[in-house]
Amino acid sequence: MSKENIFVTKPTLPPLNDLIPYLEKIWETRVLTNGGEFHQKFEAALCDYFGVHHICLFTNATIALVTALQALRITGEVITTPYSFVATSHSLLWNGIKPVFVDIDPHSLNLDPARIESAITPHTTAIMPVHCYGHPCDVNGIQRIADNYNLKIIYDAAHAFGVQDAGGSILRYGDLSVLSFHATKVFNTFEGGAIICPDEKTKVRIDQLKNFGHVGETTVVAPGINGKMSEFNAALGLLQLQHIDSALACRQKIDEAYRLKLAGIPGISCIQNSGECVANYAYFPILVHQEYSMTRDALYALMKEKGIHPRRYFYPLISQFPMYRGLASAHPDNLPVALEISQKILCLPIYPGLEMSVVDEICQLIAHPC
Ligand code: T4K
Repeated sequence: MSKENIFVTKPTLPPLNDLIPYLEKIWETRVLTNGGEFHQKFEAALCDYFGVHHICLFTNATIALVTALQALRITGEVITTPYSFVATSHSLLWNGIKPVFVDIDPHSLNLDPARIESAITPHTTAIMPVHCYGHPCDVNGIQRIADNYNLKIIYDAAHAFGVQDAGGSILRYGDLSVLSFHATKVFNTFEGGAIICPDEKTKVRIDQLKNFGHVGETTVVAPGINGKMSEFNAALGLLQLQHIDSALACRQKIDEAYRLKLAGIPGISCIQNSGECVANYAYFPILVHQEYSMTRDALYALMKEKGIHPRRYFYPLISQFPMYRGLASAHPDNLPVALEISQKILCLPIYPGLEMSVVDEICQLIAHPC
């Protein structure tokens, strides 16, 4: 086995020397935050990269989700997936909104549109789906339901940097989409996030909300929060953008190698990428079925023993955490697919720089665990 520990991910960083001129500028101008030059340039560069018109940068995706809900004045109940990182639903609780969990599709692992309608009540105001692992949701199916019931859609697109369909970035769907630039994501600014929004008016409102609700020096128009991205994070983002395409290409090679080497192992299956989309290979999830020679958790423990640290994203389900499990929609009978997947899932290491020899060792270990 590899001599060093191998984690589920390892952040991509630009050459340190390339950062120095940016730091020099920050030291020279003493503009550290509150929408300085790098902040503005990074917003513009991201708009260009995604082919969208309006982006609001944030400190992280969680605060961005909380603010997105405020921006659209969402209240009551919101339909969402239990199969995600807990931040998705926490953003609802922070706004006093009741999450209503709906089961996922067994192939995409995203919110199943066929199950949404029966969860709608007179209190439902929005849907918050997640493009899980960067695999696009059934955006058209979800939009049809939202249109029929006059619901807003906020996509948790934390995993979806760079994912495209035939028409361009999938971030253009819904009313708002929220990205994460956390260290563990395909694109990182250490911490960071963004909201993609459809028009200038919404951008102005979100920018006010992430700045305490301030407009000018003496006016406060809303009970906002501090969600502003600093100049350091924005400068890093500008630099990271220069390397993102090669990082995605590296990830694709690792994804392809895993698929090839894991094919045919009894009891192991890979989650398929959507053939119609440009993927970002953010995660490499496999399912460990009953026919495999040991349980998912035994394989997980064995790999850790050997210095390989996969993760069980997303186990347990959000709906199983104490602050959610009392909800009627959190009952296991309501979420059989999500429950089964969460018990079988294992996300293998994937990141630029992961040696092919290590990918090979990981696959050998999975093929011959005993
Ligand atoms: N929505 C969704 C669907 C999300 O997945 C997330 C976050 C959010 C919303 C909220 O986004 P942010 O507010 O964070 O922007 C991680 C991340 O902390 C979290 O951002 C992410 N999803 C979630 C899926 O994973 P942990 O607790 O698993 O991270 P941690 O610290 O165990 O890191 C995993 C591995 O990555 C480590 O074993 C080693 C490596 N690592 C990690 C960090 C932080 C590094 O090598 N360097 C690092 O600095 O939650």
